[in-house]
Amino acid sequence: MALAIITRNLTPSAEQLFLGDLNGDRRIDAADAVLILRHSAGIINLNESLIELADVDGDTDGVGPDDAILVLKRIVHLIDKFPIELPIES
Ligand SMILES: [Ca+2]
Ligand SMILES: [Ca+2]
Repeated sequence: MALAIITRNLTPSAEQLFLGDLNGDRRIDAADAVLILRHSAGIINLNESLIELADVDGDTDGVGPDDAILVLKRIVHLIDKFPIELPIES
């Protein structure tokens, strides 16, 4: 419960900075997409907090190739936000 509150209080810019950044260099680049692909292929296992950063499509189905594609799209500026960052439509 406490963790959920802390997460909600993060500023949008702080969330944006770290979502998709798996190797912790504070940049979203191809190295991060490769980590997502390696994880989804079972070559490496990301830990729980990295999985949270990697699951950028917002469907909470875990980390898969779709998440890697979104990271790549963001690198080339096809998108400027991940689906998980967009407001939920009501
Ligand atoms: Ca990175
Ligand atoms: Ca996902």
